[in-house]
Amino acid sequence: MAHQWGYDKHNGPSHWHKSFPIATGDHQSPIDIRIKEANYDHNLEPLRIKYDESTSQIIVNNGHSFNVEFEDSEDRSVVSGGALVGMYRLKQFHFHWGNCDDHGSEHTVNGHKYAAELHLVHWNTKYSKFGEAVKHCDGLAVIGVFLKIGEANAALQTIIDALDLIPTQGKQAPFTGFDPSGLLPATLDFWTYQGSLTTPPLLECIVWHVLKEPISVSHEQIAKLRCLYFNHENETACHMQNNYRPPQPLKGREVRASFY
Ligand code: E5Z
Ligand code: ZN
Repeated sequence: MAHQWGYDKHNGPSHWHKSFPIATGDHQSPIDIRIKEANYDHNLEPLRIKYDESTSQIIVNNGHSFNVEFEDSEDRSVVSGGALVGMYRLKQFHFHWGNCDDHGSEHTVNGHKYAAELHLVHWNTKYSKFGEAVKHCDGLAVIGVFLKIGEANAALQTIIDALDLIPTQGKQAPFTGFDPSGLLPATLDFWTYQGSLTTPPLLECIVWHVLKEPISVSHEQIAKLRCLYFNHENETACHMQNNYRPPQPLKGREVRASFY
């Protein structure tokens, strides 16, 4: 790529393979989840999620999305169960969204797109650190949560109220005392499969858990995500939107469901 990767016509997902050849690999994400092709697996445990609000630290515009980042030197905000073996620590969460409310999610369900998708990113504590975990196929556990338009979400509003502080790439601000449990739906039924980071370097290191039940957020809330910018403050303004990768070939992978 002539420039950094992004979501533009000239550096978007269809170009990523030139700098990151794993883009055409066998375990890429996201995928279209075909409900009838997913196999119910009674051996899957329920997801066990325990978040400690005192681990939230900062909110960062990284020029692709914005991350809320967490203190991860101890087992304080963790997930286990599901298809996971052992314990995974929360490192960050972020969202992907579109330029209007009828698309923006990365995963799709029977071809249906949601307005946006939340990714809660955790790393396997059997590895020494995040950067080591991403080298292994069981290194990360990402929980994907679909966002649909409806009632406003109070936890998302707390995040949106901080976005004024991080309009452009490289900006960051303190973001403490936030419990991401407020971004989860009432039921934690999920589909699980083996996949990758959905952004470069597209490493095939994720045990994905995509929740069946979406959360509701308001049209106005999603619209405020689009007020962020991809660019640095001294560059030409380009609103942050359509920061999602489309579904990739399943290539024979099994998708398992925790529910009938
Ligand atoms: N969209 S996603 O949930 O699939 C996702 C989650 C995490 C990343 C990207 C996409 C991510 N990217 C950073 C690049 C990376 O973490 O993987 N870096 C690895 C080395 C490293 C210390 C990072 N070492 N920190
Ligand atoms: Zn993501």
